[in-house]
Amino acid sequence: MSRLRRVLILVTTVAVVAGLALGGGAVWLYSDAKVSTAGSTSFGNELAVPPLAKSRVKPDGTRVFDLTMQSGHKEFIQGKKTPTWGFNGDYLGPTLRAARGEKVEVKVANRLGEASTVHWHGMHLPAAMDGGPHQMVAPGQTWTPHWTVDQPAASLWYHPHPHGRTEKHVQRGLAGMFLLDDERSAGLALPKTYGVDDLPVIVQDVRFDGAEFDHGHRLMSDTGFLGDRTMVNGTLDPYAEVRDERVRLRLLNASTARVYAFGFSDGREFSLIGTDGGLLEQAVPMERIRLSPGERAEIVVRMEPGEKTVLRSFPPRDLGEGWQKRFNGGDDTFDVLQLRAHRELRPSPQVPDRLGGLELPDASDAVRGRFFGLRTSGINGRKMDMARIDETVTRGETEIWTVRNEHGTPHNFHVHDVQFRVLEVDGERPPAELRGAKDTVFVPGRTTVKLAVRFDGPSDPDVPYMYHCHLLYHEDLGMMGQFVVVDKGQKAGRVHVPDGHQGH
Ligand SMILES: [Cu+2]
Repeated sequence: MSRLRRVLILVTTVAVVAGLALGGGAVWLYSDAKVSTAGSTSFGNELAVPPLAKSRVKPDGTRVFDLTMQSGHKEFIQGKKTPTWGFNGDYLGPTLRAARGEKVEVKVANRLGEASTVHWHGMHLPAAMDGGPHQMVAPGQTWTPHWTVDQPAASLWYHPHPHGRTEKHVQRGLAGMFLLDDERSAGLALPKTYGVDDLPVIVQDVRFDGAEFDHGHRLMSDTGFLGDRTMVNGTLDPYAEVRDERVRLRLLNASTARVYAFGFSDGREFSLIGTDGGLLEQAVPMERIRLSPGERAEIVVRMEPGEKTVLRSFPPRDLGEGWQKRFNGGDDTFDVLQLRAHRELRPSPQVPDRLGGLELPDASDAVRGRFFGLRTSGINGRKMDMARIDETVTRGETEIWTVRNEHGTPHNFHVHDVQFRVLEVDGERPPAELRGAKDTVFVPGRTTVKLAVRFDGPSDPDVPYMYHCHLLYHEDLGMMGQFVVVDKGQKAGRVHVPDGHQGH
């Protein structure tokens, strides 16, 4: 054999072996990326229900809550103590509850080793009370925002919002629900006994490495952290006992990157009664509801005496094709929560068909349009800058916001201070699940959504609100912008950037 021929054989052999190894690795990565806990979940733990937060009422009628951010340990898995963060406890926080028209005040104390914030997701309030990255609470300090609740009954939530570190702070356990009530919701024949036939369902995906959380991002995923199992209200393998014919589930996707498509293992229908910002005009029968990070849905499900069913997340649509879909969780299935009905169930009234009117802006009133182009690298080609005001909005004017996902990576879009109306998804009337009040909307790759938004004030030219992708890894990378609400004819002011945030 000539020397050249020997070299050629050697080179070819090396190339084939390397190719096989790479191919094998790719096949392994691909098949390892698919996760399913369907049918293999033990449901051995009774669902924890976050306690209702205690409050006191000051002489002027203000309802006062206390929230303390603290570190701790929680035994998610028997015999293993996981280091965690929580509000007033080891993991997650109590459920705050207030009625429309009430003045509220929250004393937010930080007993962590680092600064954080608490943002009231979905709440209409002054910018200085919003808890965004400009309202940092230093370790040892207390921040006391106050506002008047002035929006319909809804399932809102609270979580930290420090620029660049939100993903970590939420994953460690800082999140809780904030329920709002009003006269209309109180008068409707809906399940409404908290913790009995009206359950908060805070869904998070997690991965454990021994006793510790493993928050590492998987190779190939461009959306952020994806866990290999789910928990509800901090309970792994949860079941809930049901003693009523109908149970209301307030679903919150509190995961940092995972999109869920909730339904039931036996395919039963449920009634969708509410979205992010409150009740729909009419209950809608459905079999699946898709929620991206930060979104909520209120559903009512009917149970027969003695039966069991499982709230399951099925593979969600629109997470890309092929590899991208696989690595973004588009093939994943989770058994989320088992419902166990007692042999005897208390009768529940039928879900009313009409739930009431929406308080949302109409496209016909719009006086201006704005465009938001989404890419992981930034919104409208710019990374978040805490010193830059990106948009100046006039108080009380309806606008149409066109949000376009300009590439293939899934994103969503959250706007602070308001509930908006989704007008269109790729030029079509939105599906029923997007026809209610929304503050966060899923924007799949190369998709355009149009929103009607209106900011009713108060104005504050110096303190911005945020709009951003609520996939927290993307938000932390800089997929966020700032807007101020001004009175007609007023100009945006100068943003004061808090210590420790210069350079972001
Ligand atoms: Cu994103």
